[in-house]
Amino acid sequence: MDQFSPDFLIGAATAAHQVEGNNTGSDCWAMEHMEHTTYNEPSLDAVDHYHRYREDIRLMAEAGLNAYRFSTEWARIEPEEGRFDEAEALHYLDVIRCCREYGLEPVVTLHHFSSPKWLITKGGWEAESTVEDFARYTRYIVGKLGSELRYICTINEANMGIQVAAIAKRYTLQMMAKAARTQADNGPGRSDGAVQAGFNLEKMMAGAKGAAEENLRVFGVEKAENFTSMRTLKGDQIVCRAHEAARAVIRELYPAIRVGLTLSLHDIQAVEGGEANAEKEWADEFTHYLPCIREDDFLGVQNYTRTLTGPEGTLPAPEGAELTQMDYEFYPQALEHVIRRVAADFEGDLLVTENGIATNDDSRRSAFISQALSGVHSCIRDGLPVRGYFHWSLLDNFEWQKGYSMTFGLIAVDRATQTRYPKESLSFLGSFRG
Ligand code: GCO
Repeated sequence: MDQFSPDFLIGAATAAHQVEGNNTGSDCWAMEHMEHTTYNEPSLDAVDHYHRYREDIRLMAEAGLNAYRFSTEWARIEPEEGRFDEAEALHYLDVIRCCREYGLEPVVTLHHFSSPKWLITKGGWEAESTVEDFARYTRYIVGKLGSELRYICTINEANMGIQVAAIAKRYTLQMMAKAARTQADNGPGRSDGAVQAGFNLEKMMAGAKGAAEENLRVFGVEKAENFTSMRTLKGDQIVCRAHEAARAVIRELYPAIRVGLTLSLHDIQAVEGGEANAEKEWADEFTHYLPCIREDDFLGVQNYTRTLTGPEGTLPAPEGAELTQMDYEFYPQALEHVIRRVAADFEGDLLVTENGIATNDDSRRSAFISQALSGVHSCIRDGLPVRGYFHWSLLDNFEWQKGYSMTFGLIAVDRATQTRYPKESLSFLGSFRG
């Protein structure tokens, strides 16, 4: 097996809302508890990483990992607009120090999908004021943590809202075609399989009307513009400007910190006649972000599978393909393809900030890791600037609207007792460290 050089970051990733538990001031928590919820279940205590981070970091270190990507939770740090909770900021300082104690490089993400509830009341990710609000939160939290950090991801999957909008549009067209034919030939389950995150798009579409009234009660607005809502082009620019504003703040405070954002990137492959569609999809997903990320130090690449694109758009996985719990095709080669593709246009460093598989069969996870990492090796041999690989995810956790049924973790958790059970894939991943 090929090991990486000692300075290559090899680690696991989590997001605060998915693992910490009791993120009560966030929009996700509110949505999980609504009558018109699109969540299969609420996150509740999650896997109590908020209290058990020390054990989780120790397990990573024991398995040989040398890096940990996690996120700070805006809703905890700024529970009311303009009021910061220092104890919460210091909590993350403890997590960072714990990483250092165990020899892990902390890579911090400032925003990973969940937002404070108050931000949504102000118009969320479609509101101009969010640029300023995100910059203010960045100034506060980076002011507290920055002296201990070398890497910051500002925003996770900046392109998620645009992907959700594209899939929702596809879904609507499918439903219209279905109504016309009264018989569908391509079920909607395929559509949400393509988003690279656990959302119930069917439910999101169907519940929109009933939700408006409840949104008004819960958020004070009819339409909650969460980070993972369908984004308009104007909203997309707000996300980019929020990133740029945060980057400027970080550079002002700690110029040595390496800054980037992360993008959800599919290995988009055209089948005959699908070339133009595939190009357009790639432009929406990646190329149109180039002006926003050009001055970044690195790009966080997040990939889970490939998509096949034909003349009519996205196609289902090939007949007989192995599917993961998320209904994605098992296709670890996708990572190498995506890295090569982004490296052709983006000049900074690349960090694989997410790559993984939801499965009950841990031997398939190890097989996935082995193939994905051999692709990373081949990119490095060709001189591409890949500096790290973070597997999604450290723990079986709360897969957003899909709840706890999706098992992405290198560590299983019995949520009744919160006991951790490292899987073999955890030490397998660690064995690649140089
Ligand atoms: C994502 C999210 C993760 C998901 C993961 C698996 O960035 O989409 O970062 O929160 O859990 O992608 O679907």
